[in-house]
Amino acid sequence: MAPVRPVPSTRPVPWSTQEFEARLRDKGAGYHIHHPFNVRLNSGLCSPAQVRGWIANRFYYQWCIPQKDAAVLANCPDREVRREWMIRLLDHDGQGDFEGDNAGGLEAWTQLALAAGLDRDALWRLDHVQPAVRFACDAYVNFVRHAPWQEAVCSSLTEMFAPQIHKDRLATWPRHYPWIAADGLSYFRSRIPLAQRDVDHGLAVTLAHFTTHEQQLRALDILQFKLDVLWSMLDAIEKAYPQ
Ligand code: AHQ
Repeated sequence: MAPVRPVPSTRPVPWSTQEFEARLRDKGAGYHIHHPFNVRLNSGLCSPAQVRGWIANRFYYQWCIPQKDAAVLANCPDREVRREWMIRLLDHDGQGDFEGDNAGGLEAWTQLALAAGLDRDALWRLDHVQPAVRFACDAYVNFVRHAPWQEAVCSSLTEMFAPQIHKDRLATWPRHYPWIAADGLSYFRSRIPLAQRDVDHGLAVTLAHFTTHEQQLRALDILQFKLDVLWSMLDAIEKAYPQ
């Protein structure tokens, strides 16, 4: 009897870890740093009304992040991952006496808003938030609430590209928007090392979990969804503040 030859697998071979990471980073081409509104914002071409509109609407994104991160914790059975992930909540909501550097990122963003001439109560009432901005941010939070926790971790990896956008703001806003007190920019300064720390963790989880080719393609789709969340926020802000 002739030997039974194994049928060669038709399953595509997964990318190596290095190739997979490179493909994730290639998605940076669609990051909102390239959105026309952001280009104008960091080139000093936005009016005070446009800058304030951006600050007030992006506040809703920051407002959503702690609840998003709490949803990751709620869905994650791995204590080691939870131990690393929970620092993100403290980064945004603050800790200890909640004063100064312990006040958290939502308060730092509020300082940015106050430095730009926005009212604290109106900011926290979310008075200025455009429907499509709310829709995009809520889509992100709802995705994280219902997706496997590893997919939620993967969706945070747009922050791979965030240090550059924060550095751009710090490098250009003082010159272009001198009417915003420099200490109002402290959120951007604080976020650069935190984003790098968070990406190191999120990328390690992602590279370890998404190992088949189908899973790797899914990870790219998840990252594209989150890029679309950020991009569509700027679409809405650009439309709401034409001048
Ligand atoms: O300030 C930002 C932040 O705290 C986070 C958390 C992270 C996530 O979990 O999705 N993403 C993110 C981002 C922040 N700032 C954005 C910006 O342009 O200032 C960038 C955004 C990101 O790249 O995902």
